[in-house]
Amino acid sequence: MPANLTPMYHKAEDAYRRAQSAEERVACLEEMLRLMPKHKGTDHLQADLKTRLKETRAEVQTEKAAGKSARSYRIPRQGAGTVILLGGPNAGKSRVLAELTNADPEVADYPFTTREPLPGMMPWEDVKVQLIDTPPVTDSHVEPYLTGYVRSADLVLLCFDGSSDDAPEQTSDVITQLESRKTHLATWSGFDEEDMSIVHVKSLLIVTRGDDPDADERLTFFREMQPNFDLTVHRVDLDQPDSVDELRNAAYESLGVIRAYTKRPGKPAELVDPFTLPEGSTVEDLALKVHRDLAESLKHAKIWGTSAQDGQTVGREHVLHDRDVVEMHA
Ligand SMILES: Nc1nc2c(ncn2[C@@H]2O[C@H](COP(=O)(O)OP(=O)(O)O)[C@@H](O)[C@H]2O)c(=O)[nH]1
Ligand SMILES: [Mg+2]
Repeated sequence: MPANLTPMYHKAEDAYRRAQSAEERVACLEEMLRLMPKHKGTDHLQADLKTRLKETRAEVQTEKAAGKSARSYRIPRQGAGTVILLGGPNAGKSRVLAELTNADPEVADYPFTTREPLPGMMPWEDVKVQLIDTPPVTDSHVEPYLTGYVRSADLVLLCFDGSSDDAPEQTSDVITQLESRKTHLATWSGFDEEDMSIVHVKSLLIVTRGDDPDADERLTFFREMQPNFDLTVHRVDLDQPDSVDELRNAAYESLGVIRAYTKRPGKPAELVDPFTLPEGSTVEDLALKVHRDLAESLKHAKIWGTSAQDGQTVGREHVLHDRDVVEMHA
């Protein structure tokens, strides 16, 4: 019997995947249990969630007892999305961060220069996206905190050095190491439908030094090592500003978010600092982002933009488009 989970449930599940502390995870799991349709088809899933909830509550207690040290290097989410740079040694991760953001990582020809995660903000039109540089993943070592980062990310940029004969094997090792930690770099994000302990995270393969004449051949090797590989491939040459811009656009577009500007009744719209929401979000979703109280008291909204006639009145279920201006009435 199919589980027939509702969009509301999937939203809660997505929040659970992105949760950054055990406490947040407890709240999300409770919400998921509440929203789950209760019938034969969800028996198994319900039991699974209840076990998880019990374990996570225990985790909250342990974290409290241990003080804040439970998760070192915690970086709060910021901006329109969180993108993790991942790859083997010298794959070009830090260079990508340096080109796309204001951060100033050490970029060097010797491996293992980056040991701690380093965040930076990537500007894209009027929004910013969080990028996080990470230490290399190898067949013998994965920093313990890294899996958690990847599992809760909105996007992974898996870096592959197009100029290195080691790149196919090293990149394949990254994929395999994460898979052994139940984390699959994939074309979409979410929990595996069969096994909730497996998380898929949307990823792109970025071939740095993609101008190398043998990059194609190396990619072919790599595909032979990973026959199930199906990620979109972007070749870049980070010495070329156009190529950097293309990468910036690809990263932003892969987040699948829209922007919405809010305006107060009788006041002109200020087209700065938009809210960002997943594609398909509604007026109600926007209200929730502005303030929980507003979401509760919301009666209707007026829209200026492409999702309605200018000034049209819509209900809370109205689906927004990128760059809509929204005037909410409580
Ligand atoms: N010319 C060129 N050099 C690159 C490119 N990508 C990476 N590099 C160089 O490759 C070396 C290793 O890059 P780095 O970002 O430090 O690798 P990491 O270990 O993955 O962080 C550095 O010297 C980078 O400047 C690229 O697209 N073009
Ligand atoms: Mg580095």
